[in-house]
Amino acid sequence: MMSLSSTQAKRIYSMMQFIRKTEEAIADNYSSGQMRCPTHLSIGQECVPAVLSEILTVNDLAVSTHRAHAHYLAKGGSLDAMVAEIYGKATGCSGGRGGSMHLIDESVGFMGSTAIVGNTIPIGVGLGLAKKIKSESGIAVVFLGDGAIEEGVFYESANFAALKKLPVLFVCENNLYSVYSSLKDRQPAGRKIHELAASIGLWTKQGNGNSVEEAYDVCLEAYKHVLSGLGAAFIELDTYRWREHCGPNYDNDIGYRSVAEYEQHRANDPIATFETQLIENKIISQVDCSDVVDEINHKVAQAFEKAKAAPFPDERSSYQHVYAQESV
Ligand SMILES: Cc1ncc(C[n+]2csc(CCOP(=O)(O)OP(=O)(O)O)c2C)c(N)n1
Ligand SMILES: [Mg+2]
Repeated sequence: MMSLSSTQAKRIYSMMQFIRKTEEAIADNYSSGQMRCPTHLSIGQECVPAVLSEILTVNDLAVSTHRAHAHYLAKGGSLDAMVAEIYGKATGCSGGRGGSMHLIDESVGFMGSTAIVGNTIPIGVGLGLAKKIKSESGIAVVFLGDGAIEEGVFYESANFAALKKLPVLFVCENNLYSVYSSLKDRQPAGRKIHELAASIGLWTKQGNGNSVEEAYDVCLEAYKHVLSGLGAAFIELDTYRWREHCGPNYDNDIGYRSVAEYEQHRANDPIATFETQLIENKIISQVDCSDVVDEINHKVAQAFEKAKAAPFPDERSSYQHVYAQESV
């Protein structure tokens, strides 16, 4: 089956389920009011991060956006530290100060995510530049959405990465929306994001970001291109967010997208599609799938228990890690 071994296929399936079950647990627990930060869920968009988890190594670095849980987990970021961060606890990956949008786990090369759209794009390019200057192995991955293409900093960063042939891979998850604005209301009709990136001088490829098979091939080809020193690359992968832009609920009733459109994309569930494929090819059984999910749910439940029981940061530490402060 495809270019993946059975072991790789199983790992990608498990990663997709891991991301979804973690985010479903966030959604289920959110209404209790203990998570005091906004959360942007990637439910429905698990395929691209999961596929990249199979390709990237510890030598590779990654930065992400406001919708960062999936990227952080796929890079190997600590689940316990992420859940604790969302609960604002001292054991969180940003010490409880950042919340859902400020994830970091340097031990696995996940170098950060921020709330400002486009903000991490130049950071990722800088990480690539540093790798090149120091002749370090590995690449820098910049996760970005279709909305980030509308930020000026994307053009400066992409130009520099292309010009200097930096080991940078831009991974654009095109989910058709920036908050409540459809792509067709924001970018000229007929202009393709990957073609725009190609015109800047980046090596590009586009694919179905809900198909493991296709996304894997696109990501692997781009990864090999960048790793071999041929220069920066940009891949555009089509996907769709199921839940509201920010928060645990569904928002198909508020009118910015139709229920029919949602249902159509909902039917392309990357996990269900891949699961069926794996079962049909006898790579995994239905029982194996249930076992994988049970094990993940157990691990996720434990992370939530630990996060809820953890202490809040010491109040006196609130002046640490700030740019400016009054003398006290
Ligand atoms: C500079 C800046 N402008 C606007 C916002 C408000 N904002 C937060 S998320 C978002 C949507 C970005 O869309 P996209 O990059 O496609 O990511 P998606 O939410 O679809 O994953 C916007 C406009 C922001 N956080 N920062
Ligand atoms: Mg988007």
